[in-house]
Amino acid sequence: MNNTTIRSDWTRREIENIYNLPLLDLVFDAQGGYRRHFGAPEVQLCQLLSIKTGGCPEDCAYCPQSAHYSTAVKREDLMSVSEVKGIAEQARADGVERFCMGAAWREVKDGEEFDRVLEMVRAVAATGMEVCCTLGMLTESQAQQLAEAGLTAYNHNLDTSPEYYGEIISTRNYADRLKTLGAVRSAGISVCSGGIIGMGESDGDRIGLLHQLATLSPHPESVPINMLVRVEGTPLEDAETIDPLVLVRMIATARLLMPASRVRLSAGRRSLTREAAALCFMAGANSIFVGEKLLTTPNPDRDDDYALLGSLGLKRERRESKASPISTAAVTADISSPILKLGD
Ligand code: SAM
Ligand code: DTB
Ligand code: SF4
Repeated sequence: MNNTTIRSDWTRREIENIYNLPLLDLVFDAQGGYRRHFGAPEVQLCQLLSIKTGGCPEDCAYCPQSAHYSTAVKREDLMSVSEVKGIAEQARADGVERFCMGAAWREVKDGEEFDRVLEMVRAVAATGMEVCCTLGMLTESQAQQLAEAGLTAYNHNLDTSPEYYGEIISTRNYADRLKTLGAVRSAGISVCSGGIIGMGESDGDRIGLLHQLATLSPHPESVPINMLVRVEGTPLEDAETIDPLVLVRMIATARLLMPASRVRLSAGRRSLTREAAALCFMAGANSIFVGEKLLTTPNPDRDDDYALLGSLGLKRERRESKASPISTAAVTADISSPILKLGD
């Protein structure tokens, strides 16, 4: 397979054929594709911060922050700019390259809170990290203001296939999501969009999600693949455990369909063994979230993550400029660098 061509005209059948390849063939092709586009494997370290937590009016069945469910998440108002700035500066010192702020909002509303978020974006951009936000639905004018404040990327996930979407969320539809992605794209902000596996969806739904993402033109620059974190009190608390090899298959297929995009091994890493995580990197994942928490749920220990990357000989990606998430200006640092506080 020639992975040097970037295509947005994938058919569902073509994607199905790739997804269903024997796993080792799939991973082998994906790793080859990765190396043709990116060269030696490197991993971008990102960190999440929930700047406004809980009480969300949406009913996303996976989400502990929805006001529709009774979970252990405590509601918290929008953080102050100075608090966010302090956390971002520490993340930068810990070797993080991209900082993503999430708010449990259905949509962004103009006013003091949005102005505060714009200030947060300026403060994080000043650290030299890429800045991402995930704030729910967005208008074109809000996207424009975020771009002017220095936002690198906006995360808004399609989550699953259009066919399965209604089983998971009833308070907004697929077209709303695509509209927000359009507003982000028009403002010149890079697009981060992916989904979740392990919500009871079929292989066909996973293929359907990949089809939606891979036929966006241009592709999202960043594609997070999350494995459901089952949270008590949500409708999906008892969802059946998904085989981590499905995650590997999903990542490898995404890598082949969208060869220049960053594929992010996102939520759910706490339920992966080191070996399964290694296979995800083999499959072409080139980013992880580090730090004690994702938004509200626990993430692997930072030192364990740095030790894992060290033991795999995987370098963290560093860039001179935060201008483009897939710039060739990426430079490589030795993962054993003391500034990363790596284990042995
Ligand atoms: N409210 C905004 C929105 O939905 O766009 C931003 C925050 S929302 C928590 C960001 C993404 O996190 C969701 O789109 C979903 O893909 C992911 N997510 C939320 N809860 C999750 C869970 N329990 N397991 C895995 N991913 C989850
Ligand atoms: C994404 O796709 N995954 C991240 C990020 N984008 C915002 C969020 C994962 C959230 C997991 C559940 C939680 O911690 O609340
Ligand atoms: Fe709200 Fe986002 Fe959670 Fe859905 S995923 S309930 S929109 S915070």
